[in-house]
Parts: sequence; C-alpha cells; structure tokens
Amino acid sequence: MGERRIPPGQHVPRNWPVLHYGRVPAFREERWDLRVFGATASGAAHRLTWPQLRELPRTAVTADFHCVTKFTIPDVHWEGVAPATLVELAPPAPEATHVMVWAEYGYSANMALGDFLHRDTLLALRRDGAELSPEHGFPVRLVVSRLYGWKSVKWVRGVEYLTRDRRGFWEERGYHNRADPWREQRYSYQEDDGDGPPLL
Ligand SMILES: Nc1nc2c(c(=O)[nH]1)N[C@H]1C(S)=C(S)[C@@H](COP(=O)(O)O)O[C@H]1N2
Ligand SMILES: [Mo]
Repeated sequence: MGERRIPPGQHVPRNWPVLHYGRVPAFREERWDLRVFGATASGAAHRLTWPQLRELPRTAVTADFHCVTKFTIPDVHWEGVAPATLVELAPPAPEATHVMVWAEYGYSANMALGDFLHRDTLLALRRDGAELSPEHGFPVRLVVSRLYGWKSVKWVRGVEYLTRDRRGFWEERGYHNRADPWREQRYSYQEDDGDGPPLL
C-alpha cells in the first residue's frame, strides 16, 4: 500500500479530537441567523434563517483535515452549502478581497475571498453521513480544507466582507495569517511581507 501524503510535521491520530476555545453553544432556532455583512454589493446586510440555509442547494467535499497541533484526519466527507452559493445570494462589493468568518461567542477567522470560494471549502451541515454533532459545530461550520483547522470556524453565524485583510481570533494571537499546511505556515513569526496585515 502506498504511503499517504500528509503535510510536513503532521500525523494521523486514532480518533478525531474535539478542539475549540470556550464552550459549545446551544442552538435555538428562533434566535439563530446567518448574517452576511460588511462590504456587500448593496451596502446592506443580508440575513438567512435556519430554514432558508437548510433549503439551499448542497454539495460535498472529501478532504483531509489538518490541525496546527499536528493531527491530520484523512478523507473526511462533508456535505453542505458551497460558499459560492451564499456569495451569489449576498454578493460582495467589487472591492472585497477577504472575509472574516464569525462564530458564536465572537470567535473569528480571516481568509482571502479566493480561499473562501475555493472548491474544497464548504459551509458544512453534515460530516461522514450524519448531522454535525454539537461539539463539531452544529448546525453549520466552515471547512477550509486547504488551510489549518483553526480557519474551519464551527458554529458559524456571520460572514463579513473585507476590503482589506484583518486578523481573526488566532491570527491576532500568534498564528500565521495564511495558514497553508503544505508550507507549514503555523506561526505569525514565519510570515513574510505581504502574508498579512502588520501585527500590533
Ligand atoms: N467557533 C470555533 N471554531 C473553531 C475553533 C474554536 O475554538 N471556535 N477551533 C478551531 C480549531 S483550532 C480546529 S483544529 C477545529 C477543530 O474541529 P473539530 O473540533 O471538529 O475537530 O475547529 C476550529 N474551529
Ligand atoms: Mo486546531
């Protein structure tokens, strides 16, 4: 059997760890919404309810999942809504270059619009044939397969269009702004000029 290619410094653990900062939020459908705001084409914010999100067309992505703490989960099968579908419903202004994806409790991660719209990125509602569990992001999480796992925001509640890059939760706290696992972009001290906005 050929050896699986995983990014440098990563290993495959026995089980899938649950990893996040803070508590697992409760889902209350009446209060839940997904907001698309910031530099929208119309200038106004868009809001989707849970039934509206659930009715959108679905696609699937199968990809390895890489956490910066060095575990890689091979071949995870995700089903959900392509970010491109959301972006069609709630288009950005032409000046938008990046997005900040927001979760419950203020967790956030930034990425280039191109990474958000990449075909390996998904707003996932299901994993490996089942609804997401609460600790893995129910009702919806982002999966950015080509970047380290902290960009795969669980419990997504907002997408903010940015006209210039801005650091999210971990990107402000010493993690690499771009986070490409194949280039081992783990920490902000490894950044080159142009990889991210100045650190304060
Ligand atoms: N809202 C939120 N999403 C988050 C995190 C977090 O702390 N809060 N942690 C991230 C990190 S570091 C990783 S590796 C993955 C882990 O996903 P899992 O718990 O489904 O394995 O979630 C990411 N998404
Ligand atoms: Mo992580």
